[in-house]
Amino acid sequence: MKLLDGKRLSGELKDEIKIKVDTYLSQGHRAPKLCAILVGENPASQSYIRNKVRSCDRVGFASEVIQRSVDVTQAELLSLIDQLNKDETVDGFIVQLPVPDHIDDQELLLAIDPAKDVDGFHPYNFGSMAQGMDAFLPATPYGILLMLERAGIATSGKNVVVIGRSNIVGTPISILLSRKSDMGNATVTLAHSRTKDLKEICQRADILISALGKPFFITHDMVKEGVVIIDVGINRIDDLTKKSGSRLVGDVDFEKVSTKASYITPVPGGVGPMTVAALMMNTLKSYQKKLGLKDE
Ligand code: L34
Repeated sequence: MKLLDGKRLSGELKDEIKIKVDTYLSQGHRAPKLCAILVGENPASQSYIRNKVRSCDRVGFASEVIQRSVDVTQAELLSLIDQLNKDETVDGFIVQLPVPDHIDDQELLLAIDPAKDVDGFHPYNFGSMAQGMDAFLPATPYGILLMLERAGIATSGKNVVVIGRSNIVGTPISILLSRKSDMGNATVTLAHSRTKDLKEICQRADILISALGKPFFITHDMVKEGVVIIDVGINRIDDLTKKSGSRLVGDVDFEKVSTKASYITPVPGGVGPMTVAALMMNTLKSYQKKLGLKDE
């Protein structure tokens, strides 16, 4: 079994980005800038945003987190988005999800200028992605592709099973892996809460991608020998042996499943850090486009 070390791989990607940024700075260009809108006090979101800011610092990007309280109005957020769309110094921005129930997140996504939509959530980018045109790819799927590519895991002709059909992970990764492209050409099955015979379907997977959010859902008996496991789940469970009283686990029963897997991602330290690195890649791409710079 080989560990797909997202922490290490994302570090390598960020080193590569930093070298490019340093080159642009030495040529007299300004630094790339990423902004994030964070609503409320969701501890998981706060932790993800902290990791994004830290990564910006590491690669030499400017960053700004714009925080609003949980009772912010839709109109205030729309006006904030309008401001960021117009701000020439901002290359890309995101609205960290989830937002509170009284906020219509779809309306917010539609208001983001697609050229600054480094999350790739705007229908313009999503549609471009689906048709194989140039687009910002959503960060988690993009991070997974980069991880497979860097680990030398081919996808062509493979049976891929994706569990979960969210707009930000399951649906886009299933599209990307089935497209006629370098990291595509797979035969993809998209399973979800209404899927019948999930166990049999998973047993056929050469690559199993779980984006479900249920701890220990993928068990030893559901996978075949040699499977590649990509665990997108991030679940906090009680653990009284820890100082904090809890720990993070994925969707996969790591200990038992890893004995059968050829490759497996850990949680934490797997897909999460790759998501952040992919966001850095998209921000660099937006910056290069805006300034008309070549990819050095
Ligand atoms: N708009 N909302 C928007 N864009 C995104 O790309 C996200 N996502 C998902 C949730 N909402 C979003 C993220 O940023 C998930 N996600 C994300 C980002 C980073 C990490 C996990 C999920 C991450 O860094 N995970 C660490 C552990 C972090 C911790 O300790 O809490 C890891 O090693 O997995």
